[in-house]
Amino acid sequence: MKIVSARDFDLKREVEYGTPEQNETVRRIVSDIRREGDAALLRYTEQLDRTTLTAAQLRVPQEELQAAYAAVEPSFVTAIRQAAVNIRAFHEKQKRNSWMDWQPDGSLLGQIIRPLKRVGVYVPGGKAAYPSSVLMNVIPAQVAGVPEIVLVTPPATNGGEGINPYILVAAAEAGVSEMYRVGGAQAIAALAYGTESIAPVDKICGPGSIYVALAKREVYGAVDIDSIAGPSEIVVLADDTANPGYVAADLLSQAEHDEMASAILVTNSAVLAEAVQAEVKRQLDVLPRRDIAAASVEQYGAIIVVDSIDEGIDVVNRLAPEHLEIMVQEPMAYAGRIENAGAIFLGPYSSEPVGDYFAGPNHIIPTNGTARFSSPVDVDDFIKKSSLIYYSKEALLQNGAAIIELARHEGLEGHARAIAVRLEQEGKAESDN
Ligand code: HSO
Ligand code: ZN
Repeated sequence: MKIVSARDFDLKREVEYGTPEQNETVRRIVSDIRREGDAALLRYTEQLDRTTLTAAQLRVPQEELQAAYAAVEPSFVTAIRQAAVNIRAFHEKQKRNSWMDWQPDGSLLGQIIRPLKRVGVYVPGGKAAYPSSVLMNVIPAQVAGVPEIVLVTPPATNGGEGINPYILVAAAEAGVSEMYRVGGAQAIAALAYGTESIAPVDKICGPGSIYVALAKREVYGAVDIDSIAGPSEIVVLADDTANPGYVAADLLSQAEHDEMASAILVTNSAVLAEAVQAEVKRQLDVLPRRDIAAASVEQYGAIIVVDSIDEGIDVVNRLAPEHLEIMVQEPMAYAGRIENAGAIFLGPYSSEPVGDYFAGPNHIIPTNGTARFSSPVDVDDFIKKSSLIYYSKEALLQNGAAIIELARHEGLEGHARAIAVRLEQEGKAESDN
């Protein structure tokens, strides 16, 4: 892992989204599913996932979810249940209420909050088949009150026999009752446009391969989508009080996700920089996913040495990382100065996996600098709002002239007359009295 100064480090990194060929393939798949429904869905499942299914086999029966419990350790079930309780409790805090305000003139304004009706969650089948991500997508939708939550996942995980039993148990624990064995761009298209077997949804969430990401972009507009997640990122801001073994372990915890993940230490201590560099090397050697983590650290990892923690904060704000750990003497004193970071972990015991799995906040967090303007997944992602307007006669008589004024300046006489007709009528009625 290279040690550099802030001046020598390029803080902006570009992640590209798909080649022209990949885009073309995805457009073809989406349009075929849209035109042919199940027939195309089954054909692509055979061709791309090498699984021959009938339409009746697309839906994963409830018994298959239940049967998966026999294939997982009871300790896994206990752990995922505890995580689910924490995640639910955290997201419960985010619920919004509809509101209405009576105005002094007798009119009423407000917002009605409603959950989306039907949401699709994509669960990848490849190297990122994470049961924890099932909870992180499904629970906020449930807390928002979404009545229909549908899971889709490729027919076999990692080329195995069937769907990963840990995914099935996570789905069952989250309370999912509708699940289909379809993956890739074809699954996204089926969710967006519907087929004979799968009813269309209003929003599609969840990570996936480049084909899934491109398909989500392709169907956006017909349905809503969550953000397109980039590779994981961690920045650790540390001073000489930090434990180099902890810092290195946390950097590697994200580097092991993906060759393109980025793990960066920002420190004002040259001693810590060297100690972490040595620790990363030592810990990498014995990490099962060392090939992935080493590639990530090699390409996108860095130890940035700054003159002061203040300069470090500036670097962090410019990086706008997905995850930030602050391991300095008084972490609380700095938290308020972080303007751009998706999730902030404070102190030596708030290791990033605490948030990935367990504490309660969502682990789907903006990447690639987008923490500048966006937020982790939460209940707001699964609601919509309707504005509510009730104008009393008094309010219209009082404000009608202003509305007419604005309408005429836009050249919209029809708008002006819709108001004027009432002013005339009601004004007359008033003077008749
Ligand atoms: N750190 C990942 C989420 C995750 N980690 C899932 C483990 N499982 C998001 O960047
Ligand atoms: Zn992680």
